[in-house]
Amino acid sequence: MFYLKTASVCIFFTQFTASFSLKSQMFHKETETRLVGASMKTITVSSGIECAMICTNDNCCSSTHDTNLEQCSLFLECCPDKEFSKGSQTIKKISGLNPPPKDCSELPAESCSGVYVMQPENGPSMTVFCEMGIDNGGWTDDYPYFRRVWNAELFKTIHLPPKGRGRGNDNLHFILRQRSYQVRFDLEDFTGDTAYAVYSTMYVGDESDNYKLNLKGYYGTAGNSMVTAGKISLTGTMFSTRDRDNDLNERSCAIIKGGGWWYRSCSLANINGLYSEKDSNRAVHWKLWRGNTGLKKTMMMIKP
Ligand SMILES: [Ca+2]
Repeated sequence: MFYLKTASVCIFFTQFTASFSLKSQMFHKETETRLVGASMKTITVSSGIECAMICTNDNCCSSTHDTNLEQCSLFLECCPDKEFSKGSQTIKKISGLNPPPKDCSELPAESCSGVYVMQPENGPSMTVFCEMGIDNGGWTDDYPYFRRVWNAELFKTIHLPPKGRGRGNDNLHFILRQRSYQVRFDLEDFTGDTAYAVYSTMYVGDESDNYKLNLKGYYGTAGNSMVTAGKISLTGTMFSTRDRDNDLNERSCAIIKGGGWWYRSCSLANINGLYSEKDSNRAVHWKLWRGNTGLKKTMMMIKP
């Protein structure tokens, strides 16, 4: 997930989560949350396990157990909205996830958007955000982070939370090298309008290759901004950060634009720029959609 600062909402999945099985049905449990919406039925029960057992029937996909009221609410829907609720837990049916998936497209279709552990082939295991609601779901977002600094130690200090977060372009590379992927950018401005851009092929090399980009096949509503001002594709460009200038500009695009990116000289897309509502070369922007006006939210995610 390349949400910028607004995306921090997605980092707060710090509640305890666990999976368990019951009557050959797998469940995913998350504490301190409850589901909201039209529940099918509410029953008085004595434990979360009892609530899950009732949910083994075909009609129930998810449930909330409230320990204070000793109530079990059953939901037909698998992914109702949820909210923080002390003393409650949500329980959802899931298909087995063993071994861990190689990317979010391997999650069962009924999975909800959220944080999952992935195990790419011949790569490290990593925690990513899976977007299951947009464009048929299955999108892998290697977590919100900023690519402004190259230095790995500094990167870890700033960007790795206690439970271990994505390692940015390395993680992107480990997933992308498994097979052919498309990439999707979702944008939202400060008025709430949205647009998207999809590229049917994306590849990013490893660090020794300076994370060189290959990008092809644009379609969408936001315009193809993964180009230079002269409309030259960013394919073949290397990744630049404020402390690593791999661009073709006589100055540093990462400094000019306020963030790391695949720059030629420089780029009309500025996903890792500064979070600002202003019209600025350094603001997070997607030039062919809203010019240089800062955007509220951006996502960058990949799917085979
Ligand atoms: Ca330069």
